[in-house]
Amino acid sequence: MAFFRLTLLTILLTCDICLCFPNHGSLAGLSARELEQIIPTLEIRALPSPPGPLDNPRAKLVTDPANPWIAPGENDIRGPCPGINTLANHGFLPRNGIASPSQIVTAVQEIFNMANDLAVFLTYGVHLVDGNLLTDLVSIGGKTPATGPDPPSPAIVGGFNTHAVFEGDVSTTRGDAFFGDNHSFNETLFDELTAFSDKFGGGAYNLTVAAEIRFQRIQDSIATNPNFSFISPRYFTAYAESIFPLTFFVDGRETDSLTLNMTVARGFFQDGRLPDDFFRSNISWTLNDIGGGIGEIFAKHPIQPGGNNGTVNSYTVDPNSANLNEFCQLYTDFVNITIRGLYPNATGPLLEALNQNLDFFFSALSESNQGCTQVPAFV
Ligand code: HEM
Ligand SMILES: *[C@@H]1O[C@H](CO)[C@@H](O)[C@H](O)[C@H]1NC(C)=O
Ligand SMILES: *[C@@H]1O[C@H](CO)[C@@H](O)[C@H](O)[C@H]1NC(C)=O
Ligand SMILES: *[C@@H]1O[C@H](CO)[C@@H](O)[C@H](O)[C@H]1NC(C)=O
Ligand SMILES: *[C@@H]1O[C@H](CO)[C@@H](O)[C@H](O)[C@H]1NC(C)=O
Ligand SMILES: *[C@@H]1O[C@H](CO)[C@@H](O)[C@H](O)[C@H]1NC(C)=O
Ligand SMILES: *[C@@H]1O[C@H](CO)[C@@H](O)[C@H](O)[C@H]1NC(C)=O
Ligand SMILES: *[C@@H]1O[C@H](CO)[C@@H](O)[C@H](O)[C@H]1NC(C)=O
Ligand SMILES: *[C@@H]1O[C@H](CO)[C@@H](O)[C@H](O)[C@H]1NC(C)=O
Ligand SMILES: CC(=O)N[C@H]1CO[C@H](CO)[C@@H](O)[C@@H]1O
Repeated sequence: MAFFRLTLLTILLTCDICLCFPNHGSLAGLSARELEQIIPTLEIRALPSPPGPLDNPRAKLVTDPANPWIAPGENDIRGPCPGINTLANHGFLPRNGIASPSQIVTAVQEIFNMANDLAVFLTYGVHLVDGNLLTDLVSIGGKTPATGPDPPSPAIVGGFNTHAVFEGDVSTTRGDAFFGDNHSFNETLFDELTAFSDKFGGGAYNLTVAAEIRFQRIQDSIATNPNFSFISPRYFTAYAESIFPLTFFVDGRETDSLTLNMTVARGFFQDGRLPDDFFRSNISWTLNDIGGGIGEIFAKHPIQPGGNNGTVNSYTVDPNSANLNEFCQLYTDFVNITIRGLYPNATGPLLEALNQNLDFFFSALSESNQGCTQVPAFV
């Protein structure tokens, strides 16, 4: 009888957690005891290698009747990335906002012509931080609460909205996390972008506007956000995301113009929507291409990585953060500090999945000949 009661109790406890821990929840930071309870309830998958590059990397019509724009439903997750939200709203990614890294790489290549090295680097970088490495799933936005009588801590798990590694301050159209909402479209910020496009771009977004609004958003945060943080890797992605509208949102019949119509820009940023009859870019944009664009906008207003120190107007350069000339340090610190910090004690299948994902992540740097040395696998 005692044995029976104990077994029943174990089943009940396991089920409380199995019903409540989502397959796309990140396992980062969980204790050994929590992992022991959660891992057996997950749908663990053998990890596929990242997809390769497109066969024909040219412009083509990518909108089609089978993939209409549909506003996300109540339970569909959306996040801070207008490009990824757009893919989900058109069903090029699962409309519920939960995807595998392979699905993300395939979709950004096919619909936006992001080159394979950049797609793999971004996708696996974000997946390592925000995704579930055993189920191979990641939420493109909101955190899903893990509830129940004995929820694991942290009780809120995973997703692109996770602040401080990729999601970060000084987004163009999203507010800083300090002000509360770090991922929704913000009309005030879009109005500021429009004013800059009028002033510096003749009513459109171009490289000159990109440089000016990037600098303005940094000045805004220095002056108003005591917690402003602008260090690697966010330092790099903030600059990169100022280039993305020019490389990916401009219709492929006008790729060379590097000029984005602001009505089209609003469709992407606000509604996550492709224009009707959209042609993808006529160029596969690589890590090095984006690096070149970053160099151009940085040169107009050089700001070294750093942050405020808890009060406004206290921006201090952080010599420990990788700067734009230290791309390999971005990689090494990300692996040795950020990821190691999230998974200090991984063992067994989780350790194996972690190392596999780190290999996929590094493959992007080999592919683009960045000259970085791979950090040894975790043991
Ligand atoms: C390859 C996989 C991708 C991942 C994992 C990813 C992830 C993210 C994340 C986490 C952010 C939020 C950063 C922040 O502002 O706090 C972001 C922002 C952004 N992403 Fe993506 N992204 C990807 C691909 C794309 C593509 C293909 C496009 C364009 C078609 C795009 C365009 C942008 C833009 C423009 C922003 C900045 C939004 C703003 O500052 O208002 N991304 N992305
Ligand atoms: C990892 O192990 C160390 C040493 O045993 C321990 O102090 C720490 O709390 C563990 N961290 C996690 C997240 O389990
Ligand atoms: C600001 O930073 C402090 C210190 O890192 C932290 O305790 C606090 O939660 C942050 N506040 C917000 C709103 O992010
Ligand atoms: C939008 O951003 C502005 C400027 O930072 C801020 O004052 C406002 O509160 C934000 N609006 C929302 C709805 O978050
Ligand atoms: C952006 O547009 C403005 C206005 O047409 C123009 O003066 C400027 O040279 C353009 N910038 C680039 C990089 O083409
Ligand atoms: C794309 O680029 C190729 C090679 O430069 C060119 O032949 C083709 O016309 C371009 N396509 C479009 C739609 O501009
Ligand atoms: C921008 O795009 C909108 C919508 O397609 C169009 O009505 C408008 O004429 C375009 N503006 C310019 C300057 O091309
Ligand atoms: C933060 O920086 C300001 C301005 O540089 C300085 O006056 C203040 O002492 C610093 N505070 C801390 C806690 O370091
Ligand atoms: C990263 O960590 C590994 C293992 O702890 C170590 O062997 C390696 O030297 C570190 N690399 C750098 C560049 O710090
Ligand atoms: C860290 C942080 O501020 N995250 C916030 C991101 O935005 C969502 C939605 O407003 C908040 O719920 C999170 O707390």
